[in-house]
Amino acid sequence: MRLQYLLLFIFVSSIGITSCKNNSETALIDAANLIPKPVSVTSNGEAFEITDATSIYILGEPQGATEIGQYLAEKLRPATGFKLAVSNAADNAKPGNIYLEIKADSTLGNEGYELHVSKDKITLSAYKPAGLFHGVQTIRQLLPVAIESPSVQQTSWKIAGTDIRDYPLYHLRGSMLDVARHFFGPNDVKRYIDLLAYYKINLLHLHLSDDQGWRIEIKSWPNLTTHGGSTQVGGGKGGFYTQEEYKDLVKYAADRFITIVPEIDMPGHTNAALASYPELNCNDTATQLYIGIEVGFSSFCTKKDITYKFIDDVLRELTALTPGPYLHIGGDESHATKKEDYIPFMSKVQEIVKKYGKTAIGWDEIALTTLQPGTIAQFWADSANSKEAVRQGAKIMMSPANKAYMDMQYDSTSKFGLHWAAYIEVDSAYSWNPATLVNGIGFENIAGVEAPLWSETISKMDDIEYLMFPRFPGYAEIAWSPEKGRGWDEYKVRLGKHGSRMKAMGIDFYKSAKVPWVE
Ligand code: TNX
Repeated sequence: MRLQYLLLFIFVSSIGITSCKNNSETALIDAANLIPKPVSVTSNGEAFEITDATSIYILGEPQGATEIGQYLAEKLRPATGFKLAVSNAADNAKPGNIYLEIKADSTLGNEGYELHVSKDKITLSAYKPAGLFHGVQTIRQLLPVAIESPSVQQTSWKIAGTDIRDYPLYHLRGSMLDVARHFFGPNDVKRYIDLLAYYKINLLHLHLSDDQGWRIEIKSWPNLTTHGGSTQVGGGKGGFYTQEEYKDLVKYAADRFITIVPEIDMPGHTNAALASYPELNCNDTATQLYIGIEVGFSSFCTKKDITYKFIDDVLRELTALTPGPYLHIGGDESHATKKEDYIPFMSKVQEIVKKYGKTAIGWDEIALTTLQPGTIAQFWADSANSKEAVRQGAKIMMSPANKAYMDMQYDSTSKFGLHWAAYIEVDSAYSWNPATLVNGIGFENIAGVEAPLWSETISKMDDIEYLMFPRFPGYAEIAWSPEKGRGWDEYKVRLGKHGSRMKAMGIDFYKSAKVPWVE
C-alpha cells in the first residue's frame, strides 16, 4: 500500500514537473496578460531573451521606424540597464536581435502590427509607424513585470515565443481629462499620455475651459488666463498652459501617436470667460469667479457680435496649436441658454470650426442643431439626441456616463468621484458593447469610444490614477479588441495578472474585490 502511494506520488509530481517545464516558456508570456487583447495570438513554445548584446535593427527604408526603435530602447533601459543600439540592417539573419520593419501590407491598416517572437529574434512589422508603436506596447506587456521598474532589476528578460497579428476595432480610442475644474500641470498630462499610450489609445480630449477655469493661453484675450485661469474648484490657485507649454504637450502626444482634441465648452460652462470679459455678458457686467461644482448657470450672450468675434479669435489661435483634425466645442448642459438661442449659436460655431479647416465634435445636445458634414456627436447621456445625430448622418463618439465616466465612484465607499450617473464597478465598466448599447446606433454609426475623467473631486495625479485604474484598461480593450472573445470572466483574470504591472508602473489603483489580483 505504502509503496503504491509512493509510486503514485512520484508519478503525479513528475507530471507536474514535466507539464511545468513544457509550459514554462509560454507561461512567461502567456497572452493572458495582454490588455487590450490582440486579434490573434498563438504561442510557439520558444522564448527570446533580451541581453546587453541585443541590438534593435531597422529593416529597409526607416519611414519613421527609427524613432520607434529609440523609444523601445528607452523603455527597456531603466529596468534592464542595457543601452540597446538602434541602427539599420539589410536583413534579419543575425540572431539575438530585435527587428522593426515598415512593410507594404495595407491589410494591417494604419495602426495594426505583426509580432513574431522566436528563440532567435523578435520581428515587429507594421504598415505605418503607429502600428509599430502599438506593437512596442505589446512587447512591453510580454516582458516580465520588472521591466516597468524605474531602477535596474536582476532578472532574465525573456519573452515567450509568440505570433501576433493585431489591429484596432474602432478608429478613435480616447480619454478625456478635465483640466478646468482642477488644473493639472504639463507633467501630469504627460504621465496621463504615457498611461494612454501603454493601452494603445490614440486620442486625448482636453477639457480646457469651464465655469471654474480657463486653461489655455489666448494671446488676443489675455484676461482669460490671467483672471479666468486663476482659481479652481475649492478655491485653489488654478493655472493654465502657455501656448509654448501646450505645443510641447501636443508634440509629446504626437510622438506617442496620440492626437490631442482641445475643447472649449460653450455657450454654457463659460463662467471663467464671462468673469474675465464683461462684454461677453448680455448685461455688460463681468461675473464673479466660481469655485463650486454646480452646472448649467452660465451662458455666453448669443446675440452679441462680440461673442462671435471672441469665439473666432479663440478658435483661430487654437487651430494654430492643433495639428489634429478636431476641435471640440462642448454644447452640453446649456440650461441658461434658451433653446431658440442655442440652436443658431451652435450652428455659427460649427461654421467657424469649418472655416478653420477643422471638424467639430460636440456633446450629444449638438444634435439639436443642423450638423455640419463630419461633425461628431459625443453620446454621454441622451440617446434621443444621439439618434438624431445619426439620423443627420453624423458619427457618434460613445461615452455613456453610466458606463464610461471614470469620475463615477466605484461604490458608495469610493474616496473620490460622483455618482449621479451610476456607481461603476470594474465589471460594469467593462461589460458593455458600444455597438449594441443604444438601439439604433450600430457599429457603422460609431466613430469611436472615449472614457472621460471629470475633475470636480480630484486634484492630484494619485487621485486621477485611483479613478482611472483599474477601469481604464477595460475601456481600452472595448475600443481595440474584437467583440467576439470579450467577456468579464476571462478578462478579470487577465486584469488580475496585470495588477503587479500597474504596481510596477507606480499606478495608485483601486483594489476592486471583483478582480482576482495576483501578486
Ligand atoms: C456632466 S458630461 C457634465 C460635466 C460634469 C460631469 C460630472 C457633460 C457633457 N457634462 O460638466 O463635469 O457631468 O460627472
